[in-house]
Amino acid sequence: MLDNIDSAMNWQALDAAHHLHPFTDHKDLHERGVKVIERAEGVFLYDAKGNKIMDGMAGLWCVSLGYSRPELVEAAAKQMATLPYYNTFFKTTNKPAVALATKLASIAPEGLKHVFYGCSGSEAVDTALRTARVYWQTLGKPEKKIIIGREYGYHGSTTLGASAGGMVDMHRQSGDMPNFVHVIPPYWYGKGGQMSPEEFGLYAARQVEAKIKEIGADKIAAFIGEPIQGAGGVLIPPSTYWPEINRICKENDILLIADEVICGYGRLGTWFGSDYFGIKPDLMTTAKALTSGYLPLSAVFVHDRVAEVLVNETGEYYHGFTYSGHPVSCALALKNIELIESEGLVQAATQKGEVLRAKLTAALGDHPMVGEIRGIGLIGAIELTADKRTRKFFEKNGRVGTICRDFCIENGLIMRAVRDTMVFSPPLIISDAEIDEFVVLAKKSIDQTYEKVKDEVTV
Ligand code: PXG
Repeated sequence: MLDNIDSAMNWQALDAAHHLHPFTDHKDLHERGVKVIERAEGVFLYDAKGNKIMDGMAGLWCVSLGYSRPELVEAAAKQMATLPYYNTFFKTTNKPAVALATKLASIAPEGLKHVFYGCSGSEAVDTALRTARVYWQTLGKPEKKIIIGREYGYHGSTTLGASAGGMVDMHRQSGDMPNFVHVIPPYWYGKGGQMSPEEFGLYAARQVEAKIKEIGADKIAAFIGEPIQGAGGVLIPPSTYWPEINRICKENDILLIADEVICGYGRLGTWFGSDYFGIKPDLMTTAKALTSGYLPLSAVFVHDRVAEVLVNETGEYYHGFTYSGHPVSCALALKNIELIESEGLVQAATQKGEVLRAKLTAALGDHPMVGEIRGIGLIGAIELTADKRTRKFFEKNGRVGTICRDFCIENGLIMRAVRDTMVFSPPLIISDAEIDEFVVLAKKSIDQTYEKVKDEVTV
């Protein structure tokens, strides 16, 4: 079948006829025609029409080692030939699952020594939220079940994850379970007004405290937050934010869940975002770069203080997935982590990120439509603005970002537009020459966008 459908047009037509895509307006997709991605290598994708496209997003924030690494393929193939599958439900385990858990415990922030496996970030979040509630039930406090999340937070697309996240369109389409509340994100550029970033960091954290006072700590199970909000626009909290959140959660006896699905495994120049910001999580969700996206796998890290209750007091925890601890995914993940370590990619993320931001700032810092260039390690954002001095947003939120994203694709670069914020997270293996190319393509696309919308920009 695969060999018989040869032209890009046929693939497009069949995709339109039979394939429903995630987060997609299908009518719009069918009018434009879907892009068929055929192969990929390093930081580049190749589509069926022969276009070469630089992937400035590492897939969906996940392909840290870049595409088509033979070591990862070999690790998976070897495990596939030995034990392609067995479950971990019925008092059984497999060596890759154990070896990976041991390795993860060795790189985890202090105290996070147990992991629970799933296939996706969404399953990891679902697991963390349920675990938080089971923890309080076990301790005789079943009424502690409310979860505090944040606007613009993204915690996946299961119903619990969508409810914990702060994406209003997802809430509207049945992602709004009871017992979830939301507070403002630490998004200084967009919401900080006249406050300094440090003042605003404290202000945003104290909104969590105010919410706890309003509801009562005796009803709240956990606070969940991404160290840096990725899908929400790479919102980097001011340095005052996370220490204050640590204090608030501790003082109010509320579990702290760090959703590290994007930040985990080196992207910020530390193994985890919690290391970078000094977050003290009770539960930590990870996925994506755990396998560089080559196979589905997630791991929820559980702190000793929670694990002790689960292991010694809960009895049976009625939770798990057919593929929890999948041996092939775990074998590949182990190789992936070993390569990230042996190639020094965690440290490299800091250094390459600094180079990338310095070059972006040299090329675009004075641009009338660029309000801010921010980033940590190899995750970052460029704020497009209608007025650089006042940090004013464009009238119809998201329109200018979409124009810019489309120019990027035309020019052979993938950057995501979140509202009018251009975000990037290239593979950690990106070379110096590729960083230069990224900057040239980003500048070209932003210049072209400016030509189109400059009547709306105050200079
Ligand atoms: N938590 C966070 C912080 C995420 O970023 C998930 C959970 C859910 O992971 P799964 O594997 O279930 O998708 C994510 C996923 C985007 C985009 O366009 C971001 C994600 C997924 C798809 C698209 O920015 N993040």
